[in-house]
Amino acid sequence: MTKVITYGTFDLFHEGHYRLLQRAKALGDYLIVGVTTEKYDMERGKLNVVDSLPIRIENVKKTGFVDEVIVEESLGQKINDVQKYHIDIFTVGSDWVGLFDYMSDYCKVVYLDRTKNISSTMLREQNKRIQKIGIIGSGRIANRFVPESKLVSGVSAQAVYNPHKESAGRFAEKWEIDAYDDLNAFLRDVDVVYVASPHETHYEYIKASLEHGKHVLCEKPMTLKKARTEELFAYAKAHKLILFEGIKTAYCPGFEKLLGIACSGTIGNIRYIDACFTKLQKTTDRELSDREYGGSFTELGSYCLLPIMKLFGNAYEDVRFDVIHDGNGLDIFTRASFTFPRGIATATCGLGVKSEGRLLIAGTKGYIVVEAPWWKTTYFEVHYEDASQVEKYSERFLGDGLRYEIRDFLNMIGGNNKSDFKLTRGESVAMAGIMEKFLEQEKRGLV
Ligand code: C2G
Repeated sequence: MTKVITYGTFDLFHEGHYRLLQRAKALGDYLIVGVTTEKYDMERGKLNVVDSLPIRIENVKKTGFVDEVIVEESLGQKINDVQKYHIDIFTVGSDWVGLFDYMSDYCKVVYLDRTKNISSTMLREQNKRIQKIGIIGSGRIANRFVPESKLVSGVSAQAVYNPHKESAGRFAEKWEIDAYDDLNAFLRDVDVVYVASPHETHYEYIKASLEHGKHVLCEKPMTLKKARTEELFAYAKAHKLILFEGIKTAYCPGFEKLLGIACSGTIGNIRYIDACFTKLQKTTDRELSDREYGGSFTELGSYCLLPIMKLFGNAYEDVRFDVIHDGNGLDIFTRASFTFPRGIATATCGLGVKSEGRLLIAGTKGYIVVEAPWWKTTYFEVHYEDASQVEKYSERFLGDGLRYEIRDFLNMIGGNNKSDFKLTRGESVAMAGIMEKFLEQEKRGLV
């Protein structure tokens, strides 16, 4: 008798799960399925698991393919299970290719093709609970987005659009999703859209997506003009759609904790904020080769503006930009200096000059310091006049951190507006206004 084992969360049970179990059973005579506990899923960084363990087990059993269900509680359990149950074949979906090769010392390892399109008439009701997300753009950030989206229940990456057919094709093949070079066909086939194309294309893509009735999660900066961001938010509101700017820092648990402490009064009244983010980039990368829309401030400014807006508000009195340009006239280092009624702030970004990337929040009783990469906040310290008195805080930041914004975006689509305050529409509009002022100063003739 050939014994097969597979594992999974099997949340919001769908066609992909069904087909995986069907083919797993076909590999042998006896199929054991390990269903993860909530605690283990939390440990391995899955967010938003909706169904309880008994419901997930019930759904797995209902397929009729499974001979025995066990519970997976911890990392490292798989190797013990394979020996304990005398397993011949370990199988899992192809999203995991390579990652379970170590099991081949104990049994045969088979990766089964992931199911591209999880829609099915059989499971129509269930599918309503899963948002099929289409990705516009196929660059670095889009490549980080797909694996992160797999760690959030309730969303399934299904399609990519890029007017450059080959680029879309390569991306689709890598992530086992569908490629489109026809925007209307793409927008018809997905439920929600993630915009990860170059900055200057965001506005048109968001507009088209909203006009097709789709919720949109857009990479920062959402647009480079205040009026455009306002217009898009007004359209989304009028059509009851969610438009969400993805500045990942705003949604990560460490940054939330940091804001809570900064606002608690422990460092007194906040009077000065200094946020710096530098990332040396190759001159051939888009950020430094796109002379019209590249440069450090449009690329990194949103991160540095975020803590300033969150703590001082949107209503600055004045902003001044000091810029270092490269030979092509592109900003490789920019410092935006603000005055607010309550204090002053600097946002410093660099792609061609390296500096200590740190966030400092100074108050009348003490200061908070977060070292780089503060935009992925995991650890920060609170200091006082008495240098021996230091409070230390830490928080988890999993993977690339995009899973937190994906979770909050989904919750907002589901009608839960609890995350609204993390990045308000007013803050997004103000940031677009600052980008616009900067670009006006740079006089790069944007339309
Ligand atoms: N799957 C699939 N097609 C999809 C979605 C998922 O074939 N469109 C497969 C996955 O590759 C996995 C199984 O269905 O083999 C269960 O998927 P999940 O519930 O997402 O569980 P996962 O996080 O992949 O758990 O210990 C846990 C396991 O390592 C895998």
